[in-house]
Amino acid sequence: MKALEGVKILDFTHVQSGPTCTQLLAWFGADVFKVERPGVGDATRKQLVDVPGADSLYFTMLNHNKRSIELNSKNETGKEVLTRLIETCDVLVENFAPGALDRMGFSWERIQEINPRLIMASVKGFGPGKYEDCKVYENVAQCAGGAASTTGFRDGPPVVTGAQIGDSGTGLHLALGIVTALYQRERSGRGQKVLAPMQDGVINLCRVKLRDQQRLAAGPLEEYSQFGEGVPFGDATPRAGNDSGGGQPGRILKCKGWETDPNAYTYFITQAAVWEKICDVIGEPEWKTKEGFAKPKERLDKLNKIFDRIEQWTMTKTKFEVMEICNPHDIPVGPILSTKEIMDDQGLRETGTIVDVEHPERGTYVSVGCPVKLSDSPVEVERSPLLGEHTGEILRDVLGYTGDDLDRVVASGAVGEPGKIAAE
Ligand code: CAO
Repeated sequence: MKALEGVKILDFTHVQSGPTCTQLLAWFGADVFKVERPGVGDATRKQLVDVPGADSLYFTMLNHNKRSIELNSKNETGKEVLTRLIETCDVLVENFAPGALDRMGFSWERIQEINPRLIMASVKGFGPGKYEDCKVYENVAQCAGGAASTTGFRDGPPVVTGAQIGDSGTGLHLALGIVTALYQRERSGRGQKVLAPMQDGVINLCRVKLRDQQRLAAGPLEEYSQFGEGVPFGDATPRAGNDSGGGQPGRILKCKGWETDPNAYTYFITQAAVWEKICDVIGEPEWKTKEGFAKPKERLDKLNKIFDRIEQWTMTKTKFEVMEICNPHDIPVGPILSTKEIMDDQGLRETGTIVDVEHPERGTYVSVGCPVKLSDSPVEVERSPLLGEHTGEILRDVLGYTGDDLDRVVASGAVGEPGKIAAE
């Protein structure tokens, strides 16, 4: 049995943020019906194409374990089918531009009339306010949520991060909102609206940077390198380069081979609890007792000197050797892994975080499996659906269309090419 078995999701999502949310729910056992425009589908199917004619990795890696139904929600018969989906499902998830559902004729009020138990979950770029009507993509959210202004080096421009905190991060937030609303519905019997604005999701992930914003009032942020460099702080949290975001100073340091390998680096944290072991490992045993080095606070204005010395040592080792030497001493370090190294990692394959998936158009591709492991709800990663692959199945088995009624809906053109459905 899967955790969300029996939960039916009307998946009206596209691109990245919404699909990551419904993919997680599918992995936890929900039955996810991805509603796509006939003949077109989710725009990502044909974006960043690497195998001509096949669904892109952009699409396949975000839409596992779902069923696809083609449906024109602006056509009268299409609206009828959509109404039946709303009646049948527990959750509607959407990330259209603001107002798109209303323009289709499915306002929250109308949805509640159709099914008062339905939970309607939305990703939008911004919450209510002056930007609520704006369309938003990943990097806009990173910029508006405080990530870009706090990422990068002080003497360079703001930088966006490769981790898709605006899209996939918001998808995660939304998934939590949905399961919470499902839990509340157990007791209230009512659905509710769940909204996850991308700006808010990024702000939530930048919580520690807003912590630092307020700490500025009490003086310089001593764990930032610029403190030791004597560079004054301005009125907002600055970019911290690779400084640690917490109370234990850390840096990215060069390792053996850095001259030719762009990822021959390690993260190295000078955790106070293991300072003495660090001193021994790098060959500076006198720093254990030396004034100005022995106590954590004394070290804060010397971080450049300390990390330069540690780097002299890390540069004599590969990033994996640093890990092997430091781990037995409980010194927190981590190799900078390339995407290639991650995809080849045997351990990640054994846990199902990196998986091989078979696809009829693409052959085998590598994907990222479910990152959250439930001991009583195992996940099998299934390939993403082809466009409209399950239209007939969903109309018949989920929505109960049969005989002339089914023929009428199919002939209307609202659910894709009639020939395609008859052939199923
Ligand atoms: N049948 C008929 N019409 C459909 C349909 C279907 N099955 N599915 C979608 N449409 C229509 C929508 O109703 C909309 O029509 P209107 O403009 O007449 O209302 C139209 O397709 C386009 O939808 P959209 O505006 O959502 O899509 P877009 O490509 O123009 O914008 C995006 C994309 C992501 C910028 C926008 O959807 C958005 O801001 N979403 C919210 C924030 C978000 O999730 N962003 C992250 C995206 S991932 O980086």
